[in-house]
Amino acid sequence: MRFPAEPFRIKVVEPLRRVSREERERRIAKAGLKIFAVPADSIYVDLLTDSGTSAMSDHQWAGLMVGDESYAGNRNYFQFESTVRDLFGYRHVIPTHQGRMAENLLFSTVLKKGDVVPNNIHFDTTRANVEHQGAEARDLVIDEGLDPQALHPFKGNLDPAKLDRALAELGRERVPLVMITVTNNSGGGQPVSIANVRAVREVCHRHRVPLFFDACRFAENCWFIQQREPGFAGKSVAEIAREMFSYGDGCTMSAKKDGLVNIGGFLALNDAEWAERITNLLILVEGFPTYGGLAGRDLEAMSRGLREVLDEDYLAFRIGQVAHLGELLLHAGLPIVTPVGGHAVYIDALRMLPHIPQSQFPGQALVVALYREYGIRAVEVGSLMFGHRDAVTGEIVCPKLELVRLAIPRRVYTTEHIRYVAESVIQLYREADRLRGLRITYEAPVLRHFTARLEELNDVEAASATSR
Ligand code: P71
Repeated sequence: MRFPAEPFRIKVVEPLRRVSREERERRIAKAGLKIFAVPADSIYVDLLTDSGTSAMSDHQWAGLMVGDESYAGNRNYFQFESTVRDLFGYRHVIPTHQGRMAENLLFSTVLKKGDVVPNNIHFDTTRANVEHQGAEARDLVIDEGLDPQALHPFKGNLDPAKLDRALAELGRERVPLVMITVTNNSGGGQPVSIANVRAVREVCHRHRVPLFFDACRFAENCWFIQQREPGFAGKSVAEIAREMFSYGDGCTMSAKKDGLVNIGGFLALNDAEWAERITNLLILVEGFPTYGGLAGRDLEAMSRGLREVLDEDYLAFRIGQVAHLGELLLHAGLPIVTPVGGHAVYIDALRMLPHIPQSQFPGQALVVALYREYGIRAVEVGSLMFGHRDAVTGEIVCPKLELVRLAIPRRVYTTEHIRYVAESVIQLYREADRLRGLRITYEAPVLRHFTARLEELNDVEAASATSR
Protein backbone atom coordinates (compact mmCIF):
# COMPACT_ATOMS: atom_id res chain seq x y z
CA MET A 1 0.00 0.00 0.00
CA ARG A 2 1.52 3.33 -1.00
CA PHE A 3 -0.14 5.52 1.62
CA PRO A 4 -0.98 3.24 4.57
CA ALA A 5 -3.73 4.39 6.94
CA GLU A 6 -3.01 5.54 10.51
CA PRO A 7 -1.58 2.65 12.62
CA PHE A 8 -3.25 4.09 15.73
CA ARG A 9 -6.69 5.08 16.86
CA ILE A 10 -7.76 8.19 18.73
CA LYS A 11 -8.31 8.10 22.50
CA VAL A 12 -8.20 11.80 23.39
CA VAL A 13 -9.23 14.67 21.14
CA GLU A 14 -8.25 18.31 21.20
CA PRO A 15 -10.97 20.49 19.65
CA LEU A 16 -9.90 22.81 16.85
CA ARG A 17 -11.62 26.19 16.67
CA ARG A 18 -12.40 27.49 13.22
CA VAL A 19 -12.53 31.27 13.28
CA SER A 20 -14.19 33.24 10.47
CA ARG A 21 -12.30 34.65 7.51
CA GLU A 22 -12.97 38.21 8.80
CA GLU A 23 -11.41 37.32 12.14
CA ARG A 24 -8.35 35.78 10.43
CA GLU A 25 -8.04 38.89 8.26
CA ARG A 26 -8.01 41.04 11.42
CA ARG A 27 -5.53 38.79 13.21
CA ILE A 28 -3.00 38.62 10.40
CA ALA A 29 -3.23 42.40 9.83
CA LYS A 30 -2.69 43.00 13.56
CA ALA A 31 0.34 40.70 13.38
CA GLY A 32 1.88 42.85 10.62
CA LEU A 33 1.52 39.91 8.21
CA LYS A 34 3.93 37.93 10.42
CA ILE A 35 2.64 34.40 10.81
CA PHE A 36 4.74 33.73 13.96
CA ALA A 37 2.76 36.49 15.71
CA VAL A 38 -0.66 34.96 15.04
CA PRO A 39 -2.11 33.22 18.15
CA ALA A 40 -2.18 29.45 17.59
CA ASP A 41 -5.78 29.07 18.75
CA SER A 42 -7.00 30.90 15.65
CA ILE A 43 -5.29 28.38 13.33
CA TYR A 44 -7.10 25.37 11.89
CA VAL A 45 -4.19 23.27 10.56
CA ASP A 46 -0.81 24.34 11.95
CA LEU A 47 2.09 23.28 9.72
CA LEU A 48 4.62 25.81 11.03
CA THR A 49 6.91 23.05 12.29
CA ASP A 50 7.18 19.34 13.05
CA SER A 51 9.29 20.20 16.11
CA GLY A 52 7.79 19.67 19.57
CA THR A 53 4.34 19.29 17.99
CA SER A 54 4.03 15.47 18.05
CA ALA A 55 1.18 13.60 19.74
CA MET A 56 2.52 11.28 22.44
CA SER A 57 1.22 7.71 22.71
CA ASP A 58 -0.69 6.25 25.67
CA HIS A 59 2.55 4.44 26.58
CA GLN A 60 4.44 7.76 26.72
CA TRP A 61 1.69 9.45 28.76
CA ALA A 62 1.78 6.50 31.15
CA GLY A 63 5.54 7.03 31.40
CA LEU A 64 4.97 10.53 32.77
CA MET A 65 3.33 8.96 35.83
CA VAL A 66 6.46 6.99 36.66
CA GLY A 67 8.64 10.09 36.54
CA ASP A 68 11.18 10.09 39.36
CA GLU A 69 11.76 13.72 40.31
CA SER A 70 14.81 13.14 42.50
CA TYR A 71 17.45 15.79 42.00
CA ALA A 72 20.24 13.29 41.40
CA GLY A 73 20.26 9.77 39.98
CA ASN A 74 16.57 9.50 39.02
CA ARG A 75 15.63 6.10 37.59
CA ASN A 76 14.34 7.60 34.35
CA TYR A 77 17.84 8.85 33.55
CA PHE A 78 19.29 5.32 33.75
CA GLN A 79 16.50 4.04 31.52
CA PHE A 80 17.16 6.89 29.10
CA GLU A 81 20.92 6.33 29.11
CA SER A 82 20.52 2.64 28.29
CA THR A 83 18.04 3.42 25.49
CA VAL A 84 20.42 5.91 23.88
CA ARG A 85 23.41 3.55 24.28
CA ASP A 86 21.41 0.74 22.73
CA LEU A 87 20.10 2.69 19.72
CA PHE A 88 22.95 5.13 19.06
CA GLY A 89 25.87 3.22 20.54
CA TYR A 90 27.66 6.16 22.17
CA ARG A 91 29.08 5.82 25.68
CA HIS A 92 28.40 9.21 27.31
CA VAL A 93 24.78 10.40 27.32
CA ILE A 94 24.05 14.02 28.27
CA PRO A 95 20.41 15.14 28.39
CA THR A 96 19.50 18.72 27.39
CA HIS A 97 16.18 20.56 27.19
CA GLN A 98 16.32 20.71 23.39
CA GLY A 99 18.60 20.36 20.37
CA ARG A 100 20.18 23.79 20.28
CA MET A 101 21.46 23.41 23.84
CA ALA A 102 23.25 20.20 22.81
CA GLU A 103 24.77 22.18 19.91
CA ASN A 104 25.73 25.07 22.16
CA LEU A 105 27.44 22.82 24.74
CA LEU A 106 29.34 20.90 22.07
CA PHE A 107 30.49 23.92 20.09
CA SER A 108 31.40 26.06 23.07
CA THR A 109 33.57 23.17 24.31
CA VAL A 110 35.38 22.15 21.13
CA LEU A 111 35.44 25.17 18.77
CA LYS A 112 37.74 28.15 18.79
CA LYS A 113 37.71 31.34 16.71
CA GLY A 114 38.65 30.75 13.08
CA ASP A 115 37.67 27.04 13.10
CA VAL A 116 35.48 25.56 10.37
CA VAL A 117 32.64 23.01 10.75
CA PRO A 118 31.66 21.20 7.54
CA ASN A 119 28.10 19.80 7.33
CA ASN A 120 25.79 18.79 4.46
CA ILE A 121 23.67 21.88 5.24
CA HIS A 122 23.67 23.44 8.70
CA PHE A 123 20.24 24.02 10.18
CA ASP A 124 19.75 27.70 11.27
CA THR A 125 20.33 27.10 15.00
CA THR A 126 23.38 24.91 14.30
CA ARG A 127 24.85 27.57 12.03
CA ALA A 128 24.12 30.28 14.62
CA ASN A 129 25.78 28.24 17.38
CA VAL A 130 28.89 27.62 15.25
CA GLU A 131 29.10 31.31 14.31
CA HIS A 132 28.56 32.32 17.94
CA GLN A 133 32.00 30.79 18.65
CA GLY A 134 33.60 32.87 15.86
CA ALA A 135 33.84 29.76 13.66
CA GLU A 136 32.60 29.17 10.11
CA ALA A 137 29.69 26.85 9.25
CA ARG A 138 30.47 25.42 5.81
CA ASP A 139 27.77 23.63 3.76
CA LEU A 140 29.13 20.84 1.52
CA VAL A 141 25.99 19.06 0.27
CA ILE A 142 26.18 17.37 -3.16
CA ASP A 143 25.18 19.70 -6.04
CA GLU A 144 21.88 17.86 -6.58
CA GLY A 145 20.92 18.82 -3.02
CA LEU A 146 20.57 22.46 -4.08
CA ASP A 147 18.41 21.76 -7.14
CA PRO A 148 14.68 21.58 -6.23
CA GLN A 149 13.92 19.31 -9.21
CA ALA A 150 16.92 16.94 -9.23
CA LEU A 151 15.62 13.39 -8.80
CA HIS A 152 18.35 11.88 -6.60
CA PRO A 153 17.33 9.33 -3.92
CA PHE A 154 19.76 10.76 -1.34
CA LYS A 155 19.82 14.49 -1.96
CA GLY A 156 21.03 15.08 1.60
CA ASN A 157 24.45 13.47 0.93
CA LEU A 158 27.56 15.38 1.93
CA ASP A 159 30.02 15.56 -0.99
CA PRO A 160 33.09 13.52 0.09
CA ALA A 161 35.31 15.14 -2.58
CA LYS A 162 34.40 18.65 -1.38
CA LEU A 163 35.06 17.51 2.19
CA ASP A 164 38.43 16.00 1.28
CA ARG A 165 39.49 19.27 -0.39
CA ALA A 166 38.34 21.34 2.60
CA LEU A 167 40.19 19.12 5.10
CA ALA A 168 43.36 19.06 2.97
CA GLU A 169 43.28 22.87 2.79
CA LEU A 170 42.38 23.58 6.44
CA GLY A 171 44.07 20.70 8.31
CA ARG A 172 42.68 19.00 11.40
CA GLU A 173 43.81 21.90 13.62
CA ARG A 174 41.05 24.10 12.19
CA VAL A 175 38.35 21.43 11.86
CA PRO A 176 37.54 19.98 15.31
CA LEU A 177 34.64 17.94 13.87
CA VAL A 178 32.57 17.22 10.77
CA MET A 179 28.76 17.00 11.00
CA ILE A 180 26.06 15.28 8.95
CA THR A 181 22.42 16.33 9.39
CA VAL A 182 19.92 13.46 8.98
CA THR A 183 17.60 14.14 7.30
CA ASN A 184 18.88 17.34 5.74
CA ASN A 185 16.19 19.78 6.90
CA SER A 186 17.44 22.93 5.16
CA GLY A 187 17.69 21.01 1.88
CA GLY A 188 14.06 19.83 2.01
CA GLY A 189 14.17 16.97 4.56
CA GLN A 190 16.27 14.86 2.19
CA PRO A 191 17.99 11.65 3.37
CA VAL A 192 21.65 10.67 3.50
CA SER A 193 22.68 7.14 2.39
CA ILE A 194 24.79 4.67 4.35
CA ALA A 195 27.23 4.56 1.42
CA ASN A 196 27.66 8.31 1.82
CA VAL A 197 28.15 8.07 5.58
CA ARG A 198 30.84 5.41 4.99
CA ALA A 199 32.56 7.60 2.38
CA VAL A 200 32.49 10.64 4.69
CA ARG A 201 33.77 8.46 7.52
CA GLU A 202 36.72 7.34 5.38
CA VAL A 203 37.66 10.97 4.59
CA CYS A 204 37.33 11.96 8.27
CA HIS A 205 39.46 8.95 9.31
CA ARG A 206 42.20 9.83 6.87
CA HIS A 207 42.35 13.39 8.20
CA ARG A 208 41.85 12.18 11.81
CA VAL A 209 38.77 14.39 12.39
CA PRO A 210 35.75 13.12 14.41
CA LEU A 211 32.34 12.77 12.77
CA PHE A 212 29.12 13.81 14.54
CA PHE A 213 25.50 13.50 13.46
CA ASP A 214 22.73 16.05 13.89
CA ALA A 215 20.30 13.19 14.52
CA CYS A 216 16.92 15.05 14.79
CA ARG A 217 15.16 12.96 12.12
CA PHE A 218 17.32 9.82 12.22
CA ALA A 219 14.43 7.32 12.05
CA GLU A 220 12.93 9.00 8.99
CA ASN A 221 16.39 8.99 7.37
CA CYS A 222 16.91 5.27 8.12
CA TRP A 223 13.46 4.45 6.78
CA PHE A 224 14.49 6.01 3.42
CA ILE A 225 17.69 3.90 3.51
CA GLN A 226 15.64 0.74 4.01
CA GLN A 227 13.31 1.68 1.15
CA ARG A 228 15.84 3.06 -1.33
CA GLU A 229 19.39 1.87 -0.74
CA PRO A 230 20.49 -1.43 -2.32
CA GLY A 231 21.27 -4.04 0.33
CA PHE A 232 19.11 -2.59 3.13
CA ALA A 233 15.61 -3.84 2.28
CA GLY A 234 16.00 -6.84 4.61
CA LYS A 235 17.30 -4.90 7.62
CA SER A 236 15.20 -3.30 10.34
CA VAL A 237 15.24 0.48 10.69
CA ALA A 238 16.77 0.04 14.17
CA GLU A 239 19.62 -2.06 12.73
CA ILE A 240 20.22 0.52 10.01
CA ALA A 241 20.31 3.29 12.64
CA ARG A 242 22.86 1.35 14.72
CA GLU A 243 25.02 0.86 11.66
CA MET A 244 24.78 4.53 10.64
CA PHE A 245 25.74 5.81 14.10
CA SER A 246 28.57 3.25 14.36
CA TYR A 247 30.45 5.25 11.71
CA GLY A 248 30.38 8.37 13.91
CA ASP A 249 31.85 9.54 17.20
CA GLY A 250 28.76 11.21 18.62
CA CYS A 251 25.55 13.10 17.90
CA THR A 252 23.40 16.04 18.90
CA MET A 253 19.67 15.38 19.02
CA SER A 254 16.52 17.44 19.22
CA ALA A 255 14.08 14.82 20.52
CA LYS A 256 11.28 17.26 19.60
CA LYS A 257 11.36 15.56 16.18
CA ASP A 258 12.08 11.82 16.11
CA GLY A 259 12.00 11.54 19.92
CA LEU A 260 8.21 12.05 19.62
CA VAL A 261 8.16 14.44 22.60
CA ASN A 262 7.15 18.06 23.09
CA ILE A 263 10.43 18.98 24.78
CA GLY A 264 13.81 17.26 25.13
CA GLY A 265 17.16 16.59 23.52
CA PHE A 266 20.60 15.17 24.20
CA LEU A 267 24.23 14.95 23.27
CA ALA A 268 25.88 11.52 23.07
CA LEU A 269 29.56 10.86 22.40
CA ASN A 270 32.47 8.49 22.94
CA ASP A 271 35.29 10.86 23.84
CA ALA A 272 35.67 10.89 27.65
CA GLU A 273 37.60 14.15 27.81
CA TRP A 274 35.07 16.09 25.69
CA ALA A 275 32.23 14.51 27.71
CA GLU A 276 33.76 15.66 30.97
CA ARG A 277 34.21 19.25 29.80
CA ILE A 278 30.70 19.34 28.34
CA THR A 279 29.23 17.93 31.57
CA ASN A 280 30.91 20.66 33.62
CA LEU A 281 29.37 23.28 31.36
CA LEU A 282 26.01 21.47 31.52
CA ILE A 283 25.97 21.84 35.32
CA LEU A 284 26.65 25.56 34.94
CA VAL A 285 23.92 26.35 32.40
CA GLU A 286 21.34 23.48 32.26
CA GLY A 287 21.29 21.31 35.37
CA PHE A 288 22.68 18.24 37.08
CA PRO A 289 23.92 15.57 34.60
CA THR A 290 21.07 13.13 35.36
CA TYR A 291 18.32 15.56 34.33
CA GLY A 292 19.94 18.26 32.16
CA GLY A 293 17.14 20.82 32.08
CA LEU A 294 14.30 18.28 32.01
CA ALA A 295 11.99 16.68 34.55
CA GLY A 296 12.37 12.93 35.24
CA ARG A 297 9.04 12.36 33.52
CA ASP A 298 10.28 14.11 30.34
CA LEU A 299 13.24 11.73 30.23
CA GLU A 300 10.85 8.76 30.49
CA ALA A 301 8.64 10.07 27.65
CA MET A 302 11.78 10.59 25.55
CA SER A 303 13.13 7.02 26.10
CA ARG A 304 9.75 5.60 25.12
CA GLY A 305 9.45 7.92 22.10
CA LEU A 306 12.90 6.98 20.79
CA ARG A 307 11.85 3.32 20.68
CA GLU A 308 8.37 3.97 19.28
CA VAL A 309 9.67 6.06 16.41
CA LEU A 310 11.44 2.96 15.02
CA ASP A 311 8.13 1.12 14.60
CA GLU A 312 7.98 0.46 10.88
CA ASP A 313 4.20 0.62 10.60
CA TYR A 314 4.42 4.09 12.11
CA LEU A 315 7.22 5.14 9.73
CA ALA A 316 5.40 3.79 6.67
CA PHE A 317 2.35 5.83 7.66
CA ARG A 318 4.37 8.92 8.59
CA ILE A 319 6.52 9.17 5.47
CA GLY A 320 3.48 8.08 3.42
CA GLN A 321 1.34 10.91 4.83
CA VAL A 322 3.92 13.50 3.80
CA ALA A 323 4.35 11.83 0.39
CA HIS A 324 0.56 11.77 -0.03
CA LEU A 325 0.34 15.54 0.40
CA GLY A 326 3.20 15.94 -2.08
CA GLU A 327 1.48 13.69 -4.59
CA LEU A 328 -1.86 15.53 -4.38
CA LEU A 329 -0.07 18.82 -5.08
CA LEU A 330 2.08 17.39 -7.89
CA HIS A 331 -1.01 15.91 -9.50
CA ALA A 332 -2.52 19.41 -9.69
CA GLY A 333 0.66 20.70 -11.33
CA LEU A 334 2.00 22.56 -8.33
CA PRO A 335 5.74 23.24 -8.31
CA ILE A 336 7.19 21.53 -5.22
CA VAL A 337 10.63 20.24 -4.19
CA THR A 338 11.02 16.63 -5.37
CA PRO A 339 11.51 13.95 -4.27
CA VAL A 340 9.30 14.85 -1.29
CA GLY A 341 11.30 14.78 1.97
CA GLY A 342 10.52 13.03 5.24
CA HIS A 343 8.82 15.69 7.34
CA ALA A 344 7.53 18.40 5.04
CA VAL A 345 6.44 19.46 1.57
CA TYR A 346 8.19 22.54 0.21
CA ILE A 347 6.42 24.70 -2.39
CA ASP A 348 8.55 26.60 -4.90
CA ALA A 349 6.93 30.05 -4.54
CA LEU A 350 8.85 31.65 -7.42
CA ARG A 351 7.28 29.18 -9.83
CA MET A 352 3.86 29.20 -8.17
CA LEU A 353 3.63 33.02 -8.19
CA PRO A 354 5.75 34.07 -11.21
CA HIS A 355 4.04 37.50 -11.32
CA ILE A 356 5.50 38.49 -7.91
CA PRO A 357 9.22 39.37 -8.07
CA GLN A 358 11.37 37.90 -5.29
CA SER A 359 11.97 41.40 -3.88
CA GLN A 360 8.22 41.46 -3.04
CA PHE A 361 8.35 38.30 -0.88
CA PRO A 362 6.21 35.86 -2.89
CA GLY A 363 6.79 33.10 -0.29
CA GLN A 364 5.46 35.23 2.55
CA ALA A 365 2.56 36.41 0.34
CA LEU A 366 1.58 32.75 -0.05
CA VAL A 367 1.92 32.12 3.71
CA VAL A 368 -0.37 35.09 4.44
CA ALA A 369 -2.97 33.96 1.89
CA LEU A 370 -2.98 30.37 3.21
CA TYR A 371 -3.79 31.62 6.68
CA ARG A 372 -6.27 34.30 5.66
CA GLU A 373 -8.26 32.17 3.21
CA TYR A 374 -7.99 28.71 4.83
CA GLY A 375 -6.67 29.02 8.40
CA ILE A 376 -3.51 27.05 7.54
CA ARG A 377 -0.12 28.08 8.96
CA ALA A 378 3.01 27.43 6.89
CA VAL A 379 6.44 29.04 7.08
CA GLU A 380 8.45 30.98 4.52
CA VAL A 381 12.01 29.84 3.87
CA GLY A 382 13.17 32.42 1.36
CA SER A 383 13.75 36.13 0.86
CA LEU A 384 12.17 37.18 4.17
CA MET A 385 14.10 34.61 6.22
CA PHE A 386 17.44 34.81 4.41
CA GLY A 387 17.37 37.99 2.28
CA HIS A 388 19.49 40.88 3.54
CA ARG A 389 20.56 44.35 2.52
CA ASP A 390 24.00 44.61 0.94
CA ALA A 391 26.18 46.60 3.36
CA VAL A 392 27.63 48.73 0.53
CA THR A 393 24.85 49.22 -2.04
CA GLY A 394 21.84 48.90 0.31
CA GLU A 395 20.20 46.63 -2.31
CA ILE A 396 18.23 43.59 -1.14
CA VAL A 397 20.17 40.36 -1.79
CA CYS A 398 17.78 37.40 -2.18
CA PRO A 399 18.61 33.70 -1.62
CA LYS A 400 18.54 31.24 -4.52
CA LEU A 401 15.42 29.45 -3.32
CA GLU A 402 12.05 30.92 -2.34
CA LEU A 403 10.23 28.10 -0.55
CA VAL A 404 7.15 27.71 1.62
CA ARG A 405 7.37 24.75 4.00
CA LEU A 406 4.34 22.69 5.04
CA ALA A 407 5.82 20.70 7.95
CA ILE A 408 3.66 17.83 9.15
CA PRO A 409 3.50 17.21 12.95
CA ARG A 410 3.83 13.53 13.87
CA ARG A 411 0.59 11.56 14.59
CA VAL A 412 -1.43 14.81 14.92
CA TYR A 413 -3.46 15.31 11.76
CA THR A 414 -5.62 12.82 9.90
CA THR A 415 -5.62 12.15 6.19
CA GLU A 416 -8.74 14.35 5.91
CA HIS A 417 -6.72 17.28 7.27
CA ILE A 418 -4.05 16.52 4.67
CA ARG A 419 -6.69 16.53 1.95
CA TYR A 420 -8.04 19.84 3.24
CA VAL A 421 -4.55 21.34 3.04
CA ALA A 422 -4.00 20.01 -0.48
CA GLU A 423 -7.35 21.34 -1.71
CA SER A 424 -6.65 24.75 -0.16
CA VAL A 425 -3.20 25.07 -1.72
CA ILE A 426 -4.55 23.93 -5.09
CA GLN A 427 -7.38 26.48 -4.92
CA LEU A 428 -4.87 29.26 -4.21
CA TYR A 429 -2.74 28.01 -7.11
CA ARG A 430 -5.73 28.34 -9.45
CA GLU A 431 -6.28 31.93 -8.27
CA ALA A 432 -2.56 32.71 -7.95
CA ASP A 433 -2.78 35.90 -10.02
CA ARG A 434 -4.98 37.46 -7.29
CA LEU A 435 -2.12 37.33 -4.78
CA ARG A 436 -0.08 40.51 -4.43
CA GLY A 437 3.48 41.19 -3.34
CA LEU A 438 4.45 42.61 0.06
CA ARG A 439 6.81 45.22 1.39
CA ILE A 440 8.53 45.54 4.74
CA THR A 441 7.41 48.45 6.92
CA TYR A 442 9.65 47.63 9.89
CA GLU A 443 12.75 45.47 10.20
CA ALA A 444 15.26 44.85 12.97
CA PRO A 445 18.97 45.07 12.10
CA VAL A 446 19.51 41.30 12.67
CA LEU A 447 17.31 38.20 12.23
CA ARG A 448 14.56 40.37 10.82
CA HIS A 449 12.22 37.51 9.95
CA PHE A 450 11.30 37.07 13.61
CA THR A 451 10.07 40.64 14.10
CA ALA A 452 9.55 42.33 10.71
CA ARG A 453 6.20 43.88 9.89
CA LEU A 454 4.90 43.94 6.34
CA GLU A 455 2.03 45.26 4.26
CA GLU A 456 0.43 44.26 0.98
CA LEU A 457 1.19 46.33 -2.10
CA ASN A 458 -1.79 47.74 -4.01
CA ASP A 459 -2.12 46.99 -7.74
CA VAL A 460 -0.52 50.23 -8.88
CA GLU A 461 2.47 49.84 -6.54
CA ALA A 462 2.89 46.19 -7.49
CA ALA A 463 2.86 47.03 -11.21
CA SER A 464 5.33 49.90 -10.90
CA ALA A 465 7.68 47.85 -8.72
CA THR A 466 7.57 44.99 -11.25
CA SER A 467 8.34 47.22 -14.24
CA ARG A 468 11.34 48.82 -12.54
C1 P71 B 1 12.22 23.19 12.48
C2 P71 B 1 13.03 23.26 13.72
C3 P71 B 1 12.53 24.05 14.87
C4 P71 B 1 12.65 25.51 14.65
C5 P71 B 1 13.84 26.13 14.96
C6 P71 B 1 13.97 27.51 14.76
C7 P71 B 1 12.90 28.25 14.25
C8 P71 B 1 11.71 27.63 13.96
C9 P71 B 1 11.59 26.25 14.18
C10 P71 B 1 15.14 22.50 14.64
C11 P71 B 1 16.37 21.83 14.43
C12 P71 B 1 16.63 21.09 13.22
C13 P71 B 1 17.88 20.50 13.01
C14 P71 B 1 18.17 19.75 11.77
C15 P71 B 1 18.62 21.30 15.13
C16 P71 B 1 17.41 21.90 15.40
C17 P71 B 1 17.24 22.62 16.70
N1 P71 B 1 14.20 22.58 13.69
N2 P71 B 1 18.84 20.63 13.96
O1 P71 B 1 12.68 22.59 11.49
O2 P71 B 1 15.69 20.95 12.27
O3 P71 B 1 16.52 21.85 17.60
O4 P71 B 1 14.54 23.30 18.13
O5 P71 B 1 15.21 21.40 19.62
O6 P71 B 1 16.59 23.44 19.54
O7 P71 B 1 11.09 23.70 12.49
P1 P71 B 1 15.67 22.54 18.80
